[in-house]
Amino acid sequence: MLRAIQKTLCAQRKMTEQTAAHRDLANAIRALAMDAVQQADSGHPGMPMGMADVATVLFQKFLKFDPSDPHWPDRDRFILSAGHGSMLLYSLLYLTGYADMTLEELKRFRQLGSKTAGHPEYGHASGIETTTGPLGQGLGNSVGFALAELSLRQRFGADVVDHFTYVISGDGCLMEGVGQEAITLAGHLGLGRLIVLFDDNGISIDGPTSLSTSEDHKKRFAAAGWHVQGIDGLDPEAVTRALRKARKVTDKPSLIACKTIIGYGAPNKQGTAATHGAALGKDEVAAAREKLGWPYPPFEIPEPIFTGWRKIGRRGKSARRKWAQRHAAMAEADRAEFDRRQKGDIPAVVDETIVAFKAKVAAEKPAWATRKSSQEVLEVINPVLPDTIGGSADLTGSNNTKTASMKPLTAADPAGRYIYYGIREHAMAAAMNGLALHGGIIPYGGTFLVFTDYCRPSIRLAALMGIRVIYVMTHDSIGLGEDGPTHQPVEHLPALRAIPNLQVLRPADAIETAECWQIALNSRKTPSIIALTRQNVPTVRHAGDGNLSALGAYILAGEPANPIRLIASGSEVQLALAARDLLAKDGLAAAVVSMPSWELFAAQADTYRNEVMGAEGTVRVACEAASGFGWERWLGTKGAFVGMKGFGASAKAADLYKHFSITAEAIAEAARRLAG
Ligand SMILES: Cc1ncc(C[n+]2csc(CCOP(=O)(O)OP(=O)(O)O)c2C)c(N)n1
Repeated sequence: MLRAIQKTLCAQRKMTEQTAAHRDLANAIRALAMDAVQQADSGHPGMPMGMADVATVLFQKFLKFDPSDPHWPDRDRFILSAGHGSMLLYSLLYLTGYADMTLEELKRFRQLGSKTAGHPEYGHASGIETTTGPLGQGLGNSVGFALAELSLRQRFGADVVDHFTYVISGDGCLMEGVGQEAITLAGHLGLGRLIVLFDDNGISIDGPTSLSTSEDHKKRFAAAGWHVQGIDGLDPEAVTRALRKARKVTDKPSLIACKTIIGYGAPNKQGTAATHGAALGKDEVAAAREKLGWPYPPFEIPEPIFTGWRKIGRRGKSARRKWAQRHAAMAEADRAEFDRRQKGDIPAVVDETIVAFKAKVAAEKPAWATRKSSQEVLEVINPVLPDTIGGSADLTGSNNTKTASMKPLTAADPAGRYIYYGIREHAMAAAMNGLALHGGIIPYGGTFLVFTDYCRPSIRLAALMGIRVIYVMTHDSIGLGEDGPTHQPVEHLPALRAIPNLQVLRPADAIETAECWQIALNSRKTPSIIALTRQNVPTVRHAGDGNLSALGAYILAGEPANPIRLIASGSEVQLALAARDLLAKDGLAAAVVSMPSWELFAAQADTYRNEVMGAEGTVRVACEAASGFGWERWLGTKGAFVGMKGFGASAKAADLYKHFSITAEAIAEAARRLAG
């Protein structure tokens, strides 16, 4: 009897100690978050304070990571989709011992040049797996991370690929449309290694979420095929139990809705939107210290608590060492392939394949639509580049993104390399970011160029992060014809060209299409849009000159000495060539410039650009079946643009080109006028 009582008392004491230890660890996050936001006088303390318990349990007991090797390929991925709570991530990185996340960096939160930007930025500090802040993006990325893990595990085996993707998401991520797309896609694909921890605090910026939503998130996730739990997110035991359970569910992604209190610990403001996005204020910070039992000065983590966190940071070391042994024990060829894919190197055979393809089409001169050319290129690339995972947002037959040997990638067949993204353009683009960020995968995916609008927030983030994602955007102008103005992109090329570090590639024929694929595959730090026609176009190029598209623009016909330049991209290059013939009849010598990429041309030396465009004062007529916005950059003082001035119309492509005066005659006429 006595022994039983003693045992119970001992267990209770242990529990109390554990609870106290946990509280200290979690409070360290809370304190750092409120101190950094207070010091910066801007930022979001509420979310880190509310989710500190959840994050502590995750890092202490579950997350597989090693700060001494932040890029260890088999680490679990932690995605802070609620990016405004960046101090949660920065605190965790500092406390667990990531070398580049110092206390100094926390003190410089949100300042110029610090690693602690307002929202986590990929590449700024190790441990930041993706850039988040635009709500819903991280959740979308996480689908790609989980898919990459699934695909690579299938290829290389669970000995070297065996990890989870954990996400912290707030109400905002779940309200966003991209969130819903991501949820249903993940549920459909049965991504069992994806676990979302929902910060269910019922607060956003305007106030209680009841102001704007009354939906039952748990039921929504369940309806999408997720495993769903609801817990008290301030109770570490409940968090532990839920995570344990979620990890056991292998055929469904998991949602753990964690009831929390935003700004937990700030006695007068917790539970209100006042803690969401502003410093708590000196008095409230002091009161929170009191309430939390945290008597230490700002940014000071007392030794035992700091040591406790660093111990958590060392937890993954032995797992990583064991992984390194298994990696070393792989068959040599497999290991070399695994390492190559992790590095993102392209095998030499890919370039050789593209060169051979160009020679073949140069001889055959097919009149393919460039979307068809793109498919033909992919037919030869995909078999020699296992890194690619293709897909389309329900336009597979139109985007020509699926090649003969590709099978669908599903939970039942993870060896597949093609993703049917469904009509979820935004989640497709967000998932592609995750696939690229994970490493080992080169994602490409298609929709109509006009629907880049539906992908744009993720495209922008791919450009900001500097990652290799390839968008196969077909039906790239009024040339798509009868579907009409809703489907005809007009302002899209200029709008995409306005995104920094995005490569917009618009090839003229099969040879340029192959070159654009070569450029995109070799651009490790730049996403690429390949804009492709629905309609057939003639082969206008000969092969054998290397990758001329990589110059951005080049003289396709004529001489640098010619006094007139006719500049065009994609399907309008053939019009420029025809206009050149018309001008020749009048005794006017014009050079045709094919310009598949502004960005690449802008990067060339002045001398080359002057040679291609002619000296200042050269007559330049540009033609593109799109808005002319921005073309003035290339036209100089004697220039004209032939293109679209408004929306398109529903008709046959040939009729539309005539109707909108995008013709060889119009180009020739503009040149004559300027030359005369
Ligand atoms: C796409 C997008 N829209 C708007 C914002 C601005 N914003 C930042 S946080 C936030 C509210 C988020 O609420 P919730 O996810 O519940 O976070 P919490 O208030 O719990 O921290 C908004 C609207 C944003 N970051 N991204």
